[in-house]
Amino acid sequence: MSSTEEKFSLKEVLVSFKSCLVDDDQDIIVEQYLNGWKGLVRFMNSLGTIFSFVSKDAVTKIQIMENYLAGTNGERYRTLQSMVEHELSSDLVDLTKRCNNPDSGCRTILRLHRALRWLQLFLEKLRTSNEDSKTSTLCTEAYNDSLANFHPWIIRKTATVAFLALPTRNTFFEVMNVGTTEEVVAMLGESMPYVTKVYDFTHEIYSQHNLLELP
Ligand code: 1PX
Repeated sequence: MSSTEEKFSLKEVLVSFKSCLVDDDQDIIVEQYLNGWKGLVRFMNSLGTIFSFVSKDAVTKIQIMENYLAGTNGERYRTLQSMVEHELSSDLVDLTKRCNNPDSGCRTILRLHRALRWLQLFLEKLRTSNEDSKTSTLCTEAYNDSLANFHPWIIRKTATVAFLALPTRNTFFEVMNVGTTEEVVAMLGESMPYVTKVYDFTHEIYSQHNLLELP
């Protein structure tokens, strides 16, 4: 394990979502948002290969966005607001059916945005759980209340089976690399509001532009 991996703590990842909010919390820097996601993927990978099908999809979506950022219109993708304005005004978003622009930035961020809701629900359940709580149950409940509503049967089935292999609550807390259970609970209480702010802001922008159901 390299020294950076040893230092890896979930707190830093969650707090990194704070740094993506700018302009009095009225915009999101896409690059920083993706950095938050990269940290989450690293954390998920440390839970074992069983979740590689999940992290692969997240990595693909991060990569799509990084390609936009590095492309000729990269500046237009610097923030969430500028991306939405650019793609909508240039007719770069498939609104009803995936055809001309199957991987628009708007639909790609929407997938990550929906997954962020799962994360919120799951971490809140972990925070308020007790020693006997089963992580697979907490994770399944969080999934059913969020992402599952957007996934076809086969993905729901695969995900629900994979959840059965989740480590115990104690192992989870250890992997977070934060300290004692009490410290983990405190850290989640302090850091999750940043994630919530990012989630709420994204949701508002997408709602304003009718982008919440992009195919
Ligand atoms: C202390 C916990 C921290 C753990 C951090 C874990 C970060 C989780 C990241 C989940 C990223 C999932 C992205 C999924 C995006 C998505 O919905 N993609 C689907 C739709 O995309 P498409 O391009 O086809 O419209 C895609 O079909 C997804 C395929 C993969 C399966 C997704 C299952 C999602 C389960 C989420 C729970 C992950 C559990 C990880 C264990 C902690």
